Amino acid sequence: FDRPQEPVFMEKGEVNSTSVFDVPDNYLTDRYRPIGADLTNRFGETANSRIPVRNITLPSLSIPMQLGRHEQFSLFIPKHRRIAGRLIDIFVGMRSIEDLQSVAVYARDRLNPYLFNYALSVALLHRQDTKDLTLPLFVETFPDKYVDSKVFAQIREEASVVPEGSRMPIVIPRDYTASDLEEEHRLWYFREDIGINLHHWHWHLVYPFEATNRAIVAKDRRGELFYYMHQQIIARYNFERFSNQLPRVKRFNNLREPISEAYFPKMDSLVASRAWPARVANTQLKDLDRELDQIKSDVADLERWRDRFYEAIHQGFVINEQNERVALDERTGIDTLGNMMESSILSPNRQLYGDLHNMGHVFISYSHDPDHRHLESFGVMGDSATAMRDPIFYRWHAYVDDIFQEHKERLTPYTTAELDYPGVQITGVSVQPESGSPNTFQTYWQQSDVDLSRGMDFVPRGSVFARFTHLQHTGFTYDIQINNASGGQVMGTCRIFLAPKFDERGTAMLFRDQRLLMTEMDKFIVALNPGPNTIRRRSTESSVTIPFERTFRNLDQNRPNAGTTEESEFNFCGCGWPQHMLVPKGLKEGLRCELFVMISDYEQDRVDQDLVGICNDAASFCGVRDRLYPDLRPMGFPFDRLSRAGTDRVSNFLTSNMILSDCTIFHTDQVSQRQ
Ligand code: CUO
Repeated sequence: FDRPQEPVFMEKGEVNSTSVFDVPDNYLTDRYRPIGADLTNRFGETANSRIPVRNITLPSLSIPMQLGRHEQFSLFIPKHRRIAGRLIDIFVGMRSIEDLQSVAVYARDRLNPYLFNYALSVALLHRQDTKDLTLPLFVETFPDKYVDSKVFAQIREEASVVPEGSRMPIVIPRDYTASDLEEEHRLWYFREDIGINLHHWHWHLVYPFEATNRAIVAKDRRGELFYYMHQQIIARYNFERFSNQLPRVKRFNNLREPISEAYFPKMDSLVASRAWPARVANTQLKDLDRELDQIKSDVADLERWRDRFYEAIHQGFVINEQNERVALDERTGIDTLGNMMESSILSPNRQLYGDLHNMGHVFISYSHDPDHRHLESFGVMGDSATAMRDPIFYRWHAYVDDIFQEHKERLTPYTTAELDYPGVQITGVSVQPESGSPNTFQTYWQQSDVDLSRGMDFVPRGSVFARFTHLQHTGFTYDIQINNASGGQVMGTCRIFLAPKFDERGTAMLFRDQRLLMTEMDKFIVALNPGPNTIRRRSTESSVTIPFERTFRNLDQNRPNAGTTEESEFNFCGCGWPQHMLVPKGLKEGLRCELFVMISDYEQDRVDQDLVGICNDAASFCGVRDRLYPDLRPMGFPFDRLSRAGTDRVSNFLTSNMILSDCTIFHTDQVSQRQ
């Protein structure tokens, strides 16, 4: 994986050592074959280990080779998807690890580095014999997708001149993509956060939507999770907008309307040696005709698919490929719609309902060069590693979510009986921060370092760190008082959400608006003894997040668990909202919000399965590897539907197993250094 553009026999090996692959001659590319022995000798001198590569009969790579070495790669483009699907099949189909290594070594020097990394990552995650291997951190392999391109020249200079150990971190400027003239730029710390973008890339790696091997795609409730994880991104984004005196994001529901938001990424692709294209203000979507990408598609196609979604939702059923009706019922309707929307191979009918979400990404990402006359590649919306940087991502996904909500709003609201937990009453809740008064959250800026050397081809060996600034919050504990009057021990699921108390005009919100801003903070199982109980839960235990060390897991190369099975869990567990973004920024003068806590009846939530030793600490957004989604209720429960008649506010929606509490998020503009 390392140094994706250097030839394979120069591969850097494990930490603090180098390895040389003993590669069969016919594996070298034409260019290197005549000098192969020299190169191996040259790099072999410093090698601590040699890895022999077995000469095998290679499967045909002709389809994967259809994508050039120095092109951009996008999963949203159908042609690229097919190519990736073929390569995943090849990697997954190899009978042994040795054979997989052989084909991977051969493929690496011949295929597009992004494609190679993606397909091999998916294969390693899904093969029984490799799923415990640790994948290198994506930002380290392809730092060009995450940071200001200016940093790279500085890194090269530092690495060439200064010996390892004395190198200074290169500081990535705090907000480099626009000036304060652009309102949307206030959200830079969210959109351009490395951890958030890594989470999003990782989520899509764990939940691919296309592969010949259906099992790779057909994970439990993956369509519903597509809906829910992205719904929560929009809820969080709107919370951040309120933290910056901005109104909720405007959904991109008129596909013919000029897009007023511009975006200039200031990033260069190291593989394609081109700048990521920008989009100027008021760009309009246009019909696409790009022969290179084999895309010929009209905006009207998107509109037609969209209309079919609304028709299906209003009728309450979809039509599958056998021309049968499949009901959009309470249990599976949202999962079906999620797979239709993305769309994945689990879509009941891709002919009819098309590929709305993915092609939306494609149309937006090519709006600057719809017919390829300028020979430009796609913008950041075309890649799941970069899409969340662009303000239009949120407008597009707000619209996608709106279609899902059209379905959710048609479901029968939960009755009190479905919500209540007889005998269980929450009597109090407070948030106790490590510093500051009760029921407050504190946020500030922090600087952390990430090692970019694995992705820096042809520079001297050794770590080179980039220092970036991100949001951070003071740790806190939820303190929850519960009375159990049932007479025996009972189990419950504690569900914690946070939402702004007022809308952008300062008005208290109706349930139907506030429910969409309900941001999941945590979800965990509790055992309640008869009588009064106190539950204390730390912010770092959140079921939504993964710790900083996991998001950036290779930061500490002397980490105590290096190479252990605990670390191997990181592959799946690289998916997870970054802990440092758990709490929205808030305001200097304080952003007023409401904390909602519910204890639901575990008998109605439980999924019987063994989770021992399984990394499941970000299960809310990412599920659990090789397991069912560990909560039987619809994702987002109890806010995934409208409220029963007569309850127009969250305050009168409450049953006695729920509680609502006022709290405030304070932000200080200070920057601190990670210790
Ligand atoms: Cu995650 Cu649109 O699905 O990017």
